[in-house]
Parts: sequence; C-alpha cells; structure tokens
Amino acid sequence: MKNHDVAGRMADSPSREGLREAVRRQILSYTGSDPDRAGVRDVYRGLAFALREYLAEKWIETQRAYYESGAKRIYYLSLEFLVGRSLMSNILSLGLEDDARAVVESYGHSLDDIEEMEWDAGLGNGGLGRLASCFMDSLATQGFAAYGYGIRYDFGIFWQVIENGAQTERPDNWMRFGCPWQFERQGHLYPVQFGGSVRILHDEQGNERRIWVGSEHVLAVACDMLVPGYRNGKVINMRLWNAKASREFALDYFQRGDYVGAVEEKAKSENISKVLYPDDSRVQGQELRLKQQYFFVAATIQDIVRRSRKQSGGLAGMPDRVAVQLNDTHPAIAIPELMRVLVDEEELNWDDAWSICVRTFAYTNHTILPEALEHWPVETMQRVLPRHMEIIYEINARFLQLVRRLHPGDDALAARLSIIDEDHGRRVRMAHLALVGSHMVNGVSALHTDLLRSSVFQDFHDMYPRRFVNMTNGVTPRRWMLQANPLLSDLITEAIGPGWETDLARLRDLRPLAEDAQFRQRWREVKFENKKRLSAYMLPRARVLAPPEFMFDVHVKRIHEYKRQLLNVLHVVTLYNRLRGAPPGECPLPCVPRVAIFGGKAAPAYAMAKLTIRLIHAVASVVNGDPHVSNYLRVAFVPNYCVSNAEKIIPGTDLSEQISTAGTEASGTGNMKFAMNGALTIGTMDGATVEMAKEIGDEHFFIFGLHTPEVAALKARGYDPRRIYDADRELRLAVDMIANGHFSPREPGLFEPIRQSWLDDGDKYMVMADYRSYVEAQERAAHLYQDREEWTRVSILNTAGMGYFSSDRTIAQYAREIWGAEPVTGSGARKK
Ligand code: 26V
Repeated sequence: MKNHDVAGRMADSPSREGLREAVRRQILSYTGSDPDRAGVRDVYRGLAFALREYLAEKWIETQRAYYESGAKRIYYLSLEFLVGRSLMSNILSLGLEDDARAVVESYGHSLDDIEEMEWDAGLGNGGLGRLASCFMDSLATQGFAAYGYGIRYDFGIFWQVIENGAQTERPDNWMRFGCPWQFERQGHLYPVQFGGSVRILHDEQGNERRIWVGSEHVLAVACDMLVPGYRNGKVINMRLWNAKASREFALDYFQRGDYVGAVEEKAKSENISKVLYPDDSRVQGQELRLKQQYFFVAATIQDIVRRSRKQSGGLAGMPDRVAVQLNDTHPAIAIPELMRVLVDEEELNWDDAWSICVRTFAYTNHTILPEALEHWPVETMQRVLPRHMEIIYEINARFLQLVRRLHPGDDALAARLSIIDEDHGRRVRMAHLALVGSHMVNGVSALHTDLLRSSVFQDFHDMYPRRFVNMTNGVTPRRWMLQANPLLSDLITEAIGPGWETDLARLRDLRPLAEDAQFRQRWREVKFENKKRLSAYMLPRARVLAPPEFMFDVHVKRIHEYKRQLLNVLHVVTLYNRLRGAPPGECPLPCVPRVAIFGGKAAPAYAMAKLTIRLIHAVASVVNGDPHVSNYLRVAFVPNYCVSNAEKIIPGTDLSEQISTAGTEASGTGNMKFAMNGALTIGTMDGATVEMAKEIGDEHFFIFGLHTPEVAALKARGYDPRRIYDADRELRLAVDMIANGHFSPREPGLFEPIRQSWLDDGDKYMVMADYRSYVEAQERAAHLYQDREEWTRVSILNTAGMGYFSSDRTIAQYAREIWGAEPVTGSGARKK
C-alpha cells in the first residue's frame, strides 16, 4: 500500500491521463525531443514543467484568496534557503505519486532515476538555511499568507570533492540545465542604489529633508520559486532576487562611447547575486556581503511597501497587516531601510515611523558564538550606505537617551548596550540594531533562549524582558519522513492511520506498539532495507563497504570545532586500539561491529575544519586497511553532504551523533531528523537535544558530558586539559597517535595543530573533558545494540516521542506569539 495516496489526490489534481498528456506536451515544447524516444533527463524536465504549470495555476488562486481574505502577510527574510530537490516533494504535496510513477514508467524509467536528474538548490550553508525551507513548507501547509524573500545566487554552496583525503571546492553551477521550478519575472524589477552621498533639502515650510543620491545602481529582478502546501491546494512562493545591471547606468557609458567599460560595469553590478558566502563560522566583513544584504532588503522592502499600500490602513496600518521576520541579523539592515523609506520618501515623522518599524519586525537569533555575530565597520557602512549610517546613529542616540534616563550615570551599561561598538575600531553591532528595532526576539531552543536572556543579551533582557521568547525549531515531516523514508512512513500509516504527517503529535500512538514483537520485527526490517540502500549509495562515493549488519554510527553536519567531529575521531581511534590489543580475530566487549560514517563541508578558509576532514580520511585509510580490525570497525566519509544525500543517510542511521560542547549548538535540526527516523541519539545536553531527551525520556538516550553550567564553571575555575590527558591512558594513546603521525606516516607532523589546540591552546571546546564520558556512553550504546529487541523498542519510542519537533508546531507558535497571524480558511482551505 502506498501511504502517499491514502489521503487521496486533491479533488482537482490532473488525472493520470491529463498528467501523461501534459508531460508529453512539455517534452516536445521544452526539450524539443521526440517524446517517444525521450531520455531520462527529458522525462525529468517534461514532468517538472508539467507540474510547474499546475503549481502556477494553484499559486494564482492562492494569492487571490489571500488578497481577498485581507489576512495578515508574513514575510520571512533570509539570505539562505537550503531547498534541496523539489520534484518529489512537489509530487507528494500534490498527491500525484502513483500517477507520476506510472507516467514515467511508461517511458521506461523509474521515478527514482528521474529524481536523480535534479540538482539540489543549495542556496544555504546549513541549519539556518534548511530551517527556512522547512518553514516555507509548514507556512504553505498551514495556509498562512506568507512569502519567503532571499537571493537567487548563481552559485550555491560549493560542491565538495575529496582529493587525496582532503576537501577541494568546486563551483555549484546549479542552474546549468535551467531550473524548472522558477519563474523569472523580467518585468518585475526594482532599482537599488549604493554609495554616493546624502543631500539636504528644505521644503516650502522650511523642514529639512534628507535625500540619498547613490553613485551605483543595480536592478533587482524577481525570480519566484513555488512551494505547495501538503495536499491543501495552496501554493506560496519564495521571491529570490537576481541582480541585473541598470539600463540607465549602462547608457551613461555608452553615451561616452565606452562600450567595453559599459559591459565591464554591467558584469560588476551583476556580481551581487553571484555567489553564496560559504563560511557560516565567522564573519569577515566583506563589502560584497553587505551589498548582498542591502540589495535583497531594498528590493524586498519596496515589494512589501507596494503591497501594504493596497491593504487597508495604508502604511500606518502596516503592523496590523504585515509581520516581517528577520532570519538572523543578515537582513537587519531592513530596519534602517524601512525607516529611510518612511521618513525620507513617505515623509512620516520619526516617532511614527519608528513605531511602525518596531511593531513590524521580529528577529531570530541562531548563534551565540561571538565570532559569528555580525558587525560592520562604521567606515564600510558609511561608504556603502551613507544614509543608513545616519539613521543608525539616530536610532542609537534615541535608544541611549532612554538607557541613560533609566540608568543615569551608568556609562558602562550604555557602552555595552550601544549599537555602535567603540572598542573594536567602531563597528555597527547588527544584533543590537535588530534587538532595538524589533518587538520580539527569539532563540531557537529553550536552552539557547535562556542563554540569550542570561548571558549574551542580558542587559537587553533586563531592559526589555518581554521581548525575549523561545521558539524551539522543528523540521518538516513531509520531506524528512514521507519523502526520505517511504518504507517507515508506510509502516507508521498502517499502524496508526493516515494524517500524522500534518499532526505529528499523533506519533505518540506508536508507543504501545514498541511492546509488540511483530511490529518490532517489521520496524527492524525497514531499518535494514534503508541500511542496504545507504550502503549501496556509499560504496562508490565513500569507497567503503558498509555491511548493513554493522551499526551505522553517523555524524553529518558542517565541520566545525564546536560540533566536535574530533571527539568522535578520538573514540574511533580508541576502538581501533582496543581491537588491535585484542587476540587476533576477537572483538573486545561489548562487541558490536560498526561503521563510523562522517559527512560535512568545511568552510574553504577554515583550516582546522579542513584538517579534521584530512584526519578522518587518514584514520579511515589505516582502519579500513587493517584486516585485523576491519571486521569490526570501518570509517567512511560521504563526500558533499547536502540535502539530497541527507535524505539517503538519515533513514539508514542507527546512532545519531549530536556531541557539541554544551552551550554552543543553538538548536540543531539534524538531531530531530534522525530521531524521527528511528535513530538513537548519543549526545550532549545542548540545543534542542535537551528537549528531545525530555520528550522521549532520558532513559532512551545516550547522554554524556558536561552540562552548560558545568562548562562555564570549569572554565571559570581554570580548565586544565593536560591533566585529563595525563591521567587517562587510552586518551593519551589516541592523542599521541594522531599527533605523532601514526595515521599520516608520510607527513608525521600533519596533525600536530590538533594536538596543540587540545593541549597547548586550552582546548576551547572541552574535548578532553568529555572524552571519557563519551567513550562510556558509546559503550552503553554498543551494549544496547547487542540486544536487538530492546534497541528496536527504544528506536520506536524515539520516533514516537518526536511529535513536538514538527516545523508545523514551530510555525503555529510564531504565528500566535510573534506575528499575531491566523491561517486563511475558506475556499481551498486546509481540510481538517
Ligand atoms: C553566519 C554567517 C556569517 C557570515 C557569512 C555567512 C554566514 C552564514 C550563516 C551564518 C549563520 C550561522 C548561524 C547558524 O547557522 N545557526 C544554526 O541555526 C540552526 C537553525 O536555527 C540551528 O539549528 C543551529 O544549531 C545553529 O548553529
């Protein structure tokens, strides 16, 4: 039975014959190929274009209904949307799986092969961008009048290639063969300016007016990517801006007879939307990045203001009609931009404009790592956005006036709260700007929000306690269960009936089935199938044979010191040493053959992250090449971790690694995807993992390591990683082998910087401190894995406890507590 058709296709979905006809027509007209001899790529394009036509019709209907309903509009502003592939998720949302399968099979292809033709839309780095895409799915599914806004980068996150055990980056030319899901609206463009100066004019009444005259002009062209709701007939869109040279500007050059200069200038301005910044670990303050931020914000605000004008109440009524959510500080320049539009162009007075701004904007914080908090040198801001710099000064002056009124004489407090950091070469603190200019700020897990309140933004919290709220992240069960794991989804539907995919709390109905031996058997069979599929996927890519009987122990996410892939490597080396020390052919207890599977991209300039990838490969080559060991232990690195290979890796995972230093991972969302798919978690008490353990039950989790307050206390007391190293024989051995070239005999000093960071430079992420506790938790995991029935029982209980972590719940909470928005009901509304 196909789970996906249980709910039935939409009443007005195309019939199978209609779809067949549409695909044929599209193959003919778009690819110019003979439909009777269509290759797999032709069929992919034919099917995609046929679906797109249908989505477009639904989109127009939806937009009309939203317009007529007068519902509050939600604008989700994000520099990143990590979409992945769209074919299968669109098919599922439209309820057309069986029909699409039948149609492509009539061309002699399988739907799986067709799916592989699509290139990921990788317009994001990791968690933050993927969250934005999960949110789009939930916003559409719940029928909110919502829009995503971002940039259509020509090049998404780089393609990772492993050469001689090291990462190299290749450009991700994701639109090489076009992208069937986008509509470029050539006629829908807005001017955006940069640089120049501010002119001061006086009107007839003698009032001063400030007008910004830029020196550089580009056009923002809208490109819409459609997002259907899950079987509710609704379609919303992400509007992604593309930079195009402005015509007048080029004309100026042409008039001077400088043809080549004109073309060069055109290329330069179009660079703005050329490439996604691939380093999400630290800010570097490049001017082009600021231009990207302003470019997309300026176009978006024009679009929002245009639409708001048509709504009742006009611009003054904006806060009642519009909510703008800032996905981190990357779009925070929207605050001074809206002020500029309202004050300079619409001629509102400052106080009215400010009140509109604050009530319209809300800000989500996604990290507390100081190196990732954005700040722009005043000098750069002044040069690129001179009027915005003035407005930021004015916002700050008024804000500090209030601070001084509340705390007279406390200059230190004023300096700490100021939007301008005077101590590090004068910088604009974007988080402070976002906090002052929004009515709400949220963290992305309970722990993270507490840390915002109690440490990073403590002074702000003292001042505006009610501004801080928590919105624990979630992920969409449509992509991460239905689509990625059809076997498990079918089993769940059979057991608890349909409907759980839009009401995830219902997974709790699986709990009693954990006690049913027959059900456990079937659950195990599904996992085994998924492991076989993953193993086949990995063989040519990681070049490691992963027997599905082995435990699949998986650590996939961006490579970062705080995520502690190195702690995992230390454990692998420890297992290797234990195996080498055992009599030949014997396996030390608890004996569980396992494959340690890694995947993730390192920022191209992040040396320690790149070295970590080299170390994983070096250890893999020694471990996998030692026949004495490889019967019980293998190491695999899956290159180019991305959304589409996550969909294959996650369902085949037994053990999910969520081992960041407590207090550093804001939420994590991979943690949720694994547990939903029946993986058990080995993890620290960090981010949303804390809440998962609470929902599922601590006893069904392998929790280890220091908790956040302990990390802080140990650091305050004086942490001495060397003492721990000296006292622990197994740890010492593992560290020494890495440092002394056991895994890099031809370059013995290669991994010395890793030893140094642990033993000489203070071990910032407390790897030494958590090592022993981690190894013990791994032993508990191995022990449980030996008991297949018990492991399966706990696996079922993990899935059953994940109902809270649907992005549907998260979005409903944002709507209620931050946006004050309700879903649009009525025609085409969600069927309950
Ligand atoms: C920062 C930067 C810095 C400058 C250049 C480009 C760039 C791109 C992205 C970032 C954001 C880093 C913050 C981030 O991704 N946070 C992650 O957000 C997830 C969703 O809330 C959360 O689950 C992860 O724990 C958190 O690390």
